[in-house]
Amino acid sequence: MKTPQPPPPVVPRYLQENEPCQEDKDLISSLPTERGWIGNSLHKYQGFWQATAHMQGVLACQKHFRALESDIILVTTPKSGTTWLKAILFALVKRAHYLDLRRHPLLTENPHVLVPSLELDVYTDKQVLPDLSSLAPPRLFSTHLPYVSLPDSVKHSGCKVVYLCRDPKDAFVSLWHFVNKLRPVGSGTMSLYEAFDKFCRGVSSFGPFWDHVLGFWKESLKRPESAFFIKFEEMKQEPALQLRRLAEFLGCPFSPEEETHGIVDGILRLCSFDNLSNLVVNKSGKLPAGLENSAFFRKGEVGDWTNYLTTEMVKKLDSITQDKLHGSGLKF
Ligand code: PAP
Repeated sequence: MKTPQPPPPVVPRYLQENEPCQEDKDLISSLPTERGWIGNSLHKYQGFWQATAHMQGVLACQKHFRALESDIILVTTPKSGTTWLKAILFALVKRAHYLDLRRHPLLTENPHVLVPSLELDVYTDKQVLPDLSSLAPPRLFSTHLPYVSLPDSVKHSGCKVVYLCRDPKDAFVSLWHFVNKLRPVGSGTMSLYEAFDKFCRGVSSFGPFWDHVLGFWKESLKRPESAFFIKFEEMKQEPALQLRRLAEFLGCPFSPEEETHGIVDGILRLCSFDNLSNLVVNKSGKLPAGLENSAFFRKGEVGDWTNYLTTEMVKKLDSITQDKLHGSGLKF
C-alpha cells in the first residue's frame, strides 16, 4: 500500500518563474544578469534591472498597451508609497461615483487591485491579452517602469503621468523589509549589508533608483502639463495641499461645495495609513499574485532609516545621491 504523500507546497505566483516565450528567452539571455533579492535573477534591460518573472509583463505592455488621452498612470520607484497614492488617486478621480465614504471600494479592496500595475498585473497572462476597452474613463494604471521603458503611447497620447518617489534611505529600508517578507520559506533573510551593497550599485528591481527618479524629474520639468512629480515626504508634510494640487493637475479640482463638505479631509482620512492598514482586507487578504496585502503596510513614516542605517551607510548613500543628482535641481 502506498503511503499518502503530502500535497506539494503551493508556490505563490510572484515566486514562480514563468517560462518566457522563445523570443523573450533569446532577449533575456542576451542581457547582463545578476542575482536578485528574493533568490531570483535580475536582468539589465534598457538600463534598468528587471526580475525574470517581470520581463514578460514588461515586454508585453511595451508592445500592446495603448494609452488613451484620458488615462492616468501612476509611476513610482518601488516602496515610495505606491499603495497610498493608488488609494488617493482612486478616491480622488472616482469620487463622483462613491459619495458615501462609508461604502467605498477602498474599504473592501486593496489599492493594488483597484489600480492595477501594467507590467505586474495587467499584462502577466502569456496567452490572453487584456481587454481594457470597457474600463470607464479615466482609466487608472500604475507602473514601476523607468521613463525610457514606458510604452510609447504613454509618452505620446497626452495622458497624465503622476510620478512618486521617496528619500532613497527610506525607500531602501522599506524595500529591505518587504523583500524579507517575500523570500521563499527556508531561504533565510537577506542581510541589510548585502541589500545595501546591491541597492548602492543600482541592482534592485526597477533600479538604479537615481536614474529612475532623474528620468521623470526631467520629464516633469519639460512637460509639466503631462507629468506631475511628487515625493512621499511632501505628501506626508502637507497632504491636503498636495491633494488639491493633484486634483488641479488631473483636471478635477475640488469645488467650493466639496471644500465646504470636507471632501479633501474625507479622502485623506479614508486613505490614511491607520485606516487602510487596519481594514480586514489589508490585514488578512492576499493579492492575486499571492502577496499578503499586509506586506504593503509597515510604518508609513518619514525617517525610519535612522533606526537601521549606520553612519557610514548614510554617508555613502547621501554621497551617491548628491553625485547622481548634481546639477539637476532635485534634492532629497
Ligand atoms: P510598492 O512599490 O511595492 O507598491 P509601496 O506602497 O510603494 O510598495 O511601499 C510601501 C510603503 O508605503 C511602506 O513604507 P514603510 O516600509 O517605510 O513603512 C508602507 O508602510 C507605506 N504606506 C503604505 N500605505 C501607506 C499610507 N496609507 N500612508 C503612508 N504610507 C503608507
